Amino acid sequence: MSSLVDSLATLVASARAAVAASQSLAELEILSAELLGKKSVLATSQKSLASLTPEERKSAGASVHETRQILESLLADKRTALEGVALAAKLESEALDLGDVVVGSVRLPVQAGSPGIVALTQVALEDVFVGMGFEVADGPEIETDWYNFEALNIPPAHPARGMWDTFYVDLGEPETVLLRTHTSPTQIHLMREAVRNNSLPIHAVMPGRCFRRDTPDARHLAAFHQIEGLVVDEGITFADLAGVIENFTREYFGPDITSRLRPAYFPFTEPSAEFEITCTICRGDGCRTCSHTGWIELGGCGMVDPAVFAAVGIDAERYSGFAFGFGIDRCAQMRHQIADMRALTENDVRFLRRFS
Ligand code: FA5
Repeated sequence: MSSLVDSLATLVASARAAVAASQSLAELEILSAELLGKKSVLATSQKSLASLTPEERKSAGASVHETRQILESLLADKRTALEGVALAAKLESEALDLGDVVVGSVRLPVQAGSPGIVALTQVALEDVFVGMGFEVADGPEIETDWYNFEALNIPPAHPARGMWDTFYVDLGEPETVLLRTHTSPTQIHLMREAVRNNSLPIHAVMPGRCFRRDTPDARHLAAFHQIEGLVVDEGITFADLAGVIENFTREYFGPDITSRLRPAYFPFTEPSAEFEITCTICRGDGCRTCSHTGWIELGGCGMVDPAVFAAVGIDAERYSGFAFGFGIDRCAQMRHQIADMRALTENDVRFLRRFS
């Protein structure tokens, strides 16, 4: 009986060493058969239990059972480890070198992607405004009605809502959550934050994507981009706004492009103006892109309406400010003479290559 227990102890020690030394799953399977199979020391020990007295059989049987569990767990742990090694080796051997793609017998280098013209334009516009002392901020593309309209002095059912044909999101009460129709709600976020943090003045531009139920044509897309500008400080006047617009036009489009401000209406600015530049496609002669006017509207602007200051809790007696919002796609279109804006979304590589 004690010799059986001794031989089981020796078996566990030698099995531990053998399992640790096995290098592959195949080797481990052979070892497993040797340790647990019909002709194994363990099987022979099990058979020898029959010749023991019932008393001896009880304790020797427990030793045999315990030994089997130890061996099985040693083998299982090693199997898991070897499977991990085998998988890593397989993944490495099957890894594709994506640096090259083989087409027929010709090896073509993969073309690296590059930012599109709208993204490049956004960066160029940010650069111009950063050069003029503005910070860059952003805001959410999904807004509540309050941020997109109400806080901007456009209450429910106000006729000016017709200026922005809106995509609503199926969330909450009907028509309370929407895809922002312009970047102007970001003004509201910024002003509320400045009031909360007591961090006025504000000099910021806010680029981002906007959405309208507009039918795509030469100058419109349903998903497009704007860059919003907002300055709130003491003593800001319309002359500051006009100066920024003029400076921006010369910096971005060059000295030979003329701009003009024309009186306009926006509920959140008073007075308001529309900002137009000479159409760069026809140089002012009139063409399909500018609807034969010779001018292209880039955006709107004006002095922040006191009603907007009231909505965000800014003292309109102390502070004044101006805001503007331009189309980024429209700027790209004018700067690069893209006759039809829909080219920006069509992914025609001949067009994309012009800007890569
Ligand atoms: C606005 O969206 C105002 N929020 C601008 C503003 C900001 C005024 C701050 C005053 C103060 P408007 O709807 O005119 O205004 O759009 C401004 C510009 O966005 C347009 O001139 C045009 O350049 C661009 N834009 C508007 N709709 C589209 C469209 N569907 N596709 C491409 N560009 C568009």
